Amino acid sequence: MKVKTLGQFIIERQADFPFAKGELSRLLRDIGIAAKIVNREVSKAGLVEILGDTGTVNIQGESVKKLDVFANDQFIAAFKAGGEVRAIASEENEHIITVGNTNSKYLVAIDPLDGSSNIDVNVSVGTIFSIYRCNTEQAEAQESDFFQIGRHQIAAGYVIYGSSCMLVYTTGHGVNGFTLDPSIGEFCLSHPDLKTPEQGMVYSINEGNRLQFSSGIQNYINQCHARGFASRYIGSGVADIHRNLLKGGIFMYPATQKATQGKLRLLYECNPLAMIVEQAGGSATNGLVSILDIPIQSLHQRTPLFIGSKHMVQEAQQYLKQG
Ligand code: P6P
Repeated sequence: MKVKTLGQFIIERQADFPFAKGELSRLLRDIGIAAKIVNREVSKAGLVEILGDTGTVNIQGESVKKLDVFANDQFIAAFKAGGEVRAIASEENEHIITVGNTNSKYLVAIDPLDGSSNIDVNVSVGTIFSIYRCNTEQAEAQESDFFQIGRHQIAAGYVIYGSSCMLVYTTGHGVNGFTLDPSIGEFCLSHPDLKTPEQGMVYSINEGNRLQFSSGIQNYINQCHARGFASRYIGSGVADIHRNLLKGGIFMYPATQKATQGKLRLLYECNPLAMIVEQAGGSATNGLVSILDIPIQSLHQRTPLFIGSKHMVQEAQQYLKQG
C-alpha cells in the first residue's frame, strides 16, 4: 500500500471543508508536530539516570520537567507558533490560556498526557484533544466560550504513546489512524476509515471499586463474567479505549463513592473520545444520555463514562436503569 503521510491526508481531505482556507489543516499539522516531540521524550522516560529526576537540572543545564508538564508546554508552544488557536483549556491549567488573536478561529481543549502516572512503569499513555470553533467576536476568549456541547466539536483525536506512536482523529467524516514511522519522522495512514465492532468480548472497569458500584453495574459485570468476556483494564484510558475501538469492547468509569460524578473529565477527555467512538460506529453515554449532549458548566467538569461497542453500551445502560 502506498505510504500516505498525515500531511498528505489532511490536504487531500481539505476538500471535505469547501469553505476552509486551510486553518484546520494547519492546526492538525501543529498537533502532529507536538505529538512527535512528546513521543520522543516519553520514549526516553525510562532513562531517568540520563534525563535526571524531575525538578533537577539535566546535563544540558535544562530543568527536567514532569512529562505531563513537558507535554503541556509542547502543545501550547505549537498552538502559539501555529496561530490557528484563540485559547486552550488544558487538564494541566486551572484557567484557559489565551494564545491567539481575533484571526484565530479555533479553541482547543486538551489532556496533554493522560495516564502519566503510568510512565514510570512503562505503560502506554496518551494525549486527548478536542477542537471547537471560537464563536466569540471578542479579542479575548472567555471560559464560557468552551461551554459548547460535545456534538459541536469540529474535530477530536488522541495520540497513544505505546509500542508504536499513533494519532487517531476525526473531523466528523469518519475516523482515521496514523502510525509514526520513526525512520522518516512522519505519521503514516495505517488504519483508514476505522470502524469499531458493534459487539465485543472485552469489558474494562476498575473492579477494585466494585463495592462502590450500583447494583445495576454489578449485575452487568456478573453478566460479562457469565458470558466469558475478558477483563482488560490498563489504568490508562487512551490505551484501554484504543484497544476496545479496534477489537470491540466497553470501557466503564461509573460514579463511585469517591468520584461521585465519575473521574474522567467531560471537556477534554470524554467529549473527544465520544466523538471518535461515535464516528467509528460505537456509543458513549454517562449511563443516561449521550456524552456529546451533556451541557458543560465548568472546564474540569467530570462525568461517568460508558464507551465502546454499541450493543455493549446499550446493554450496560439497560442494567443501569434496572438499578
Ligand atoms: P483508576 C488516568 O489517571 C485516568 O485518568 C485514565 O486514563 C484511566 O482510565 C483512569 O484514570 C484510571 O483510574 O481510578 O481506575 O486508577
